[in-house]
Amino acid sequence: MPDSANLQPNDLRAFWMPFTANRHFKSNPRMLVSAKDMHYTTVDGRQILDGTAGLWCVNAGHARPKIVKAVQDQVAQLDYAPAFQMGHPKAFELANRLVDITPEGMNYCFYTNSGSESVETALKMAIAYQRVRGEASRTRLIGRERGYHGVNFGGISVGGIVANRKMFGTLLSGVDHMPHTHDLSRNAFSRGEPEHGAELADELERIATLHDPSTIAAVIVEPVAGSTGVLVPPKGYLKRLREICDKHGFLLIFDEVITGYGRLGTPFAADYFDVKPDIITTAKGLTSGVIPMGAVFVRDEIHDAFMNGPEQLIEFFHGYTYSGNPVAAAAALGTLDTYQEEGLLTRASDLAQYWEDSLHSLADHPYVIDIRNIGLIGAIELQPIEGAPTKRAFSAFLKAFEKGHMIRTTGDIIALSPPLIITREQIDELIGTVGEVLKSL
Ligand code: PXG
Repeated sequence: MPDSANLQPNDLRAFWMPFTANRHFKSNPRMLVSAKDMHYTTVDGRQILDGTAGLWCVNAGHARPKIVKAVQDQVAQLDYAPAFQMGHPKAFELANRLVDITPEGMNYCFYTNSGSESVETALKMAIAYQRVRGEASRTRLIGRERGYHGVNFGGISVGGIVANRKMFGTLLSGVDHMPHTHDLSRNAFSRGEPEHGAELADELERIATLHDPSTIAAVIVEPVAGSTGVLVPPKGYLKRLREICDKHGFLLIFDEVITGYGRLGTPFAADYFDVKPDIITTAKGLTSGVIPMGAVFVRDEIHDAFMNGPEQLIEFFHGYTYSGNPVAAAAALGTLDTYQEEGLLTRASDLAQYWEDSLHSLADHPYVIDIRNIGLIGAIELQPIEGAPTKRAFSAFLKAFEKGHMIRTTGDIIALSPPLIITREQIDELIGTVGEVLKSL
């Protein structure tokens, strides 16, 4: 245990915190100083049960020995190697290990450092691929309302969260959006995939007709939308999207930054829904959040289409200083070892029913207007306070933290996504606390 007294900073001014109510936080800071397995320790020595796997990333739990050791050894052995025109063994080893768990026929891996960068990479690959295969008129990108694809310009352009877009000008041109699938009037309190809404995929046909299919490069969706409050796709919806993309020659990109690496009880959501995308974007669980790293997986044909022209020429003008960074690659290898030794990539499927029953036991609690779940993800949607949207859920977040539990809120929705090592007793504890908090709102 670190000596917490020495860890409390005496001045919080200079750090402009991301996606945070800065003034509120700095007047009442919530400071974490260490973490182990399912728990954080706060600066004042309290234990906090992690109900959110950090920000949906600490899938293996905190400070897991294999990951810690892998990082420590690697930083001492090879701290950095240039990412362009040079290689180091772990980046190759990791790519091979990763493509062993990706859906069949997706045998290539491009490294990034975050989910946002994975998204930019995928969008650029999609447009460039259409061009190298002789379809240069296909430049449009189709996203979805309430989609979250990170915070860079491509990602916020295809994304559909108004607050993330409105301050930032005209964004990318040539983007359109399908409607979101959230429909409380028909689907409230669904367990798993909701019954109604597969027909919303047909909006892609309308968009295709409007712009002409020959102008569209790719469609990007989160198989399960996370950030915007856990929107589980209606039964048959993703299959229908796949069919329409096939019909018109659009690439289908699954943004699996949250769903990748076991969150649904399968390695990827593509496996869970049995729908094969052309490109998968990942980050977060790749290193269990320990070192920033992302990976984009592509179907073999996409990679192969770039591999022509003179051999000494760069095939794809894209990459990052830290693509495949040795310490990140080591962290990812340690993470994969941990996942594989402990069966974590499928563990959520064993817990899913228990998780679902536990969550839905809150259905009769005050202000609850919906509960939804899939794999080891859950959401509780609350009736907003009139004239003060988000306030009720934020107050739930603060109260849960006081009671030793980390939950996440977005709008008036509580989102839960614990590390995949959570026990049934810890699920009881987490849901029990959320129940108490709801009663105290
Ligand atoms: N795509 C998806 C689907 C995501 O969920 C990103 C891209 C961007 O990843 P980076 O690594 O650039 O942040 C994300 C990130 C939340 C929350 O509480 C969700 C994310 C990040 C932080 C908080 O819902 N998702």
